Amino acid sequence: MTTREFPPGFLWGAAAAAYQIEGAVDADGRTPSIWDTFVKVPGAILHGDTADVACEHYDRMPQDVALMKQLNLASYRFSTAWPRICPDGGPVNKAGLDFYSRLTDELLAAGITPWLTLYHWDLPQALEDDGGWTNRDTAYRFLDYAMTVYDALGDRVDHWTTHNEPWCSAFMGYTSGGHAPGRQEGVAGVVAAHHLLLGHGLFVDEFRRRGGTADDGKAVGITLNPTMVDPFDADRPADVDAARRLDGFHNRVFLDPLFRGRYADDLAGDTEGMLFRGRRWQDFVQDGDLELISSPLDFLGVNFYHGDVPAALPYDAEPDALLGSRIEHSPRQRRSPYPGGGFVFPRTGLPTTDRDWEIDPDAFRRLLVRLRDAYAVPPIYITENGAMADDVLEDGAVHDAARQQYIEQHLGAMLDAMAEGVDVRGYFVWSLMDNFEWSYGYAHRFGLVHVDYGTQARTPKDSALWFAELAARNRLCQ
Ligand code: IFM
Repeated sequence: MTTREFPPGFLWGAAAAAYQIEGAVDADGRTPSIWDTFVKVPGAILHGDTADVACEHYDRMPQDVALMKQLNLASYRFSTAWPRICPDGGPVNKAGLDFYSRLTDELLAAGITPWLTLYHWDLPQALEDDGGWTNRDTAYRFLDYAMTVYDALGDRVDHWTTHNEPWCSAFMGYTSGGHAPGRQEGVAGVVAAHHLLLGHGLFVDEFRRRGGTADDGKAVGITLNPTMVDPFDADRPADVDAARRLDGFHNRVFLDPLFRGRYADDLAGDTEGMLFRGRRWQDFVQDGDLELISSPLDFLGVNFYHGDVPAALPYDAEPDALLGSRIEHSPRQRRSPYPGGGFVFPRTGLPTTDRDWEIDPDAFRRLLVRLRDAYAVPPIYITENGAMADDVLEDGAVHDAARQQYIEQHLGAMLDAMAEGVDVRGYFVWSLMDNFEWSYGYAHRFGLVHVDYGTQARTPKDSALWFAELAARNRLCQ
């Protein structure tokens, strides 16, 4: 057995998101988000699941915080729900805001650092009706909402994240349509990405104006889901080009504006002739936007699950091997989220999780090194990492050794990157508990804690007990 130490003060946590756990979708003045609408679209969600009840966290919050304490979590990453706090994207709803104020107090009383994300995909439907993230005005509505939350909780919450995985909001939401709002409008995904980034920049600017600085103990950042891209066949130029395009529309479309203040030229080339409402996506970028978007950040949140190994079409493999993923999909998830599409993800032979996401911890190490080398990013927090598994609750226990192994392997890779000088300061498991996994509904379990959706009973899995010890000892024994 080898033992590896983490730096003193390394932050251990678990993450969840409002829509995935809260339920209570009509409570205390909340109005529908794009996901409340989307779950009702036939074929949008596997098995027709909805998040109307989810984990009932809205009503069970104090017990859930007690559970976090029991698991030795030093921090809890949660998101605030825009449609609860500003229903229909309008003025503040005190009852909705109070929930997050109580949650913050409960966490602080338990000695748990609140790590707040302002946007984890639940745009008020009323704003989508006005164009959603393809409408520039949504960025300004986001700022209004975000400042409402900051004014209410800024006295107690120090760590602020603008967006979670804006790639999903933009490209799954507006290009592939596999996520809410389900629009399949090609290059609209890039327009949405720009407006998401603009909303981020507007908040960071206002946060700093109000004195949010490290000297005041305040920190602001964004969470991305960058991927490590390798061509399926490095000797096949078309695959190398597929990898470049995927990297462009997954990673660089966010990293370049955030950390270099510009969009890379190849994005324009790859979208030549593609218009959204008669305009190129670049026409939506106004003077001053990139300065705002590239305001310095205190941290970068990184969510990582697997790398990506694209091959260009046409590809002479068996058709079944060309599917992007082998797991059961909802019917709407077949379209490429990348403008122009044209590539696929054949099997690479790597081991997979129960639901077939490839396991490649070294891709995680290489990604972290790349972020440091190519973008000189601020300190990194791993804000999500974890594995879905077909867990079975038996005699009051869930023996999820594969999840523990997945996390151990990724922590090992993260420590390797840290040994190469990458500044990683914390790690949050996705997820605290099983929850509503978007288009997959309840078919995918990611939690450290098992949720029985019939009774709402919570049972810490073996991985939770192991993680609690790891967090307490601040050391990995493998
Ligand atoms: O459940 C999601 C989360 O909301 C965002 N990141 C990926 C997770 C697992 O798919």
